[in-house]
Amino acid sequence: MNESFACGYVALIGKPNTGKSTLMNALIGEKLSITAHRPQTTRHQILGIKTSERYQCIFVDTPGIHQDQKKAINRYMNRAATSMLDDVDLICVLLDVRDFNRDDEQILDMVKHQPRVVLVLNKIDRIQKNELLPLMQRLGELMPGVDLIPVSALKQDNLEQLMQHIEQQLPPGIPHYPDDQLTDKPMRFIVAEIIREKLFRMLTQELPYSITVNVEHYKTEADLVKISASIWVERKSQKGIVIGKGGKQLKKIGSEARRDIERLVDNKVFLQLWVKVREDWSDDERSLAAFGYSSE
Ligand SMILES: Nc1nc2c(ncn2[C@@H]2O[C@H](COP(=O)(O)OP(=O)(O)OP(=O)(O)O)[C@@H](O)[C@H]2O)c(=O)[nH]1
Ligand SMILES: [Mg+2]
Repeated sequence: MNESFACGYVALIGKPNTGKSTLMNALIGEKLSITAHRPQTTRHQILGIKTSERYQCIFVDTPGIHQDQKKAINRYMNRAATSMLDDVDLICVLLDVRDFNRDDEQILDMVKHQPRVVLVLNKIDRIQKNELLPLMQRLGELMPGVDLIPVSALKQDNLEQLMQHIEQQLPPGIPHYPDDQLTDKPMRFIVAEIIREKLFRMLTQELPYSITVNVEHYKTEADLVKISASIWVERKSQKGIVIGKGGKQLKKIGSEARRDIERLVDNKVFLQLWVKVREDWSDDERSLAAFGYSSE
């Protein structure tokens, strides 16, 4: 390790659905954080660690910051999204170039006085170049002197430029994590998240927001990983919907999740899923703590 090595923390924050998790996965080159078309997919802080010969950059993916504070889980998510802002070396605020509004402005207000902020204008693949100018002008007025970097996380466009900018902001220091470690989360967590992603993508309307997943058993044998997980819903009626007619839906969720997990662990996986009910878990502090939503 040479003396000019840099190591630092970079927060990815923004409104729900702006592409924070997609960007982190693209920068790390591994799918660590789940993504979905709908908002409020990410629920916890998840570290993504990128180590090169010159630096270790520790990204913090966060839940989308939103105004809905009604339920305990929403309050938990907002805390997880903002609790580390004073401690990171750089804050990347993700904006969806097609959808800049009052909610983004509130987030910009929140970080205005932070010393190091960069605005990442994401999803440029969805607009024409000249459509970007008015937004860049507006952002220049709102955040004078702050760097703006247009990217497409999905198409991996302009990510090298973003990474160069980030590297310049990292303070000198020795690495905090071994150079082959990609995240702070254990495999059980990632597996539960993969299952939750399939539920998020397959179920309609509000149901995904009533679901959490818990991995109960995770055992690696010679040529097989045996996993058993519970899908927790809030009402009995929801249980039937998750399982589907003749168990068809649960089977599909299981086989899609299994395929992803097999790719991740590079081994055969035996995945058992159970659907269970815990009334109103998402608005109950004790249930939240039991399911791992405790203060970060
Ligand atoms: N067209 C396009 N879509 C993108 C881009 N980046 C992300 N998306 C899509 O936007 C949706 C949301 O992406 P996520 O990465 O889950 O967004 P997020 O900000 O992590 O969302 P929350 O965790 O809910 O706050 C997904 O459907 C992504 O595929 C992009 O550069 N271009
Ligand atoms: Mg996310």
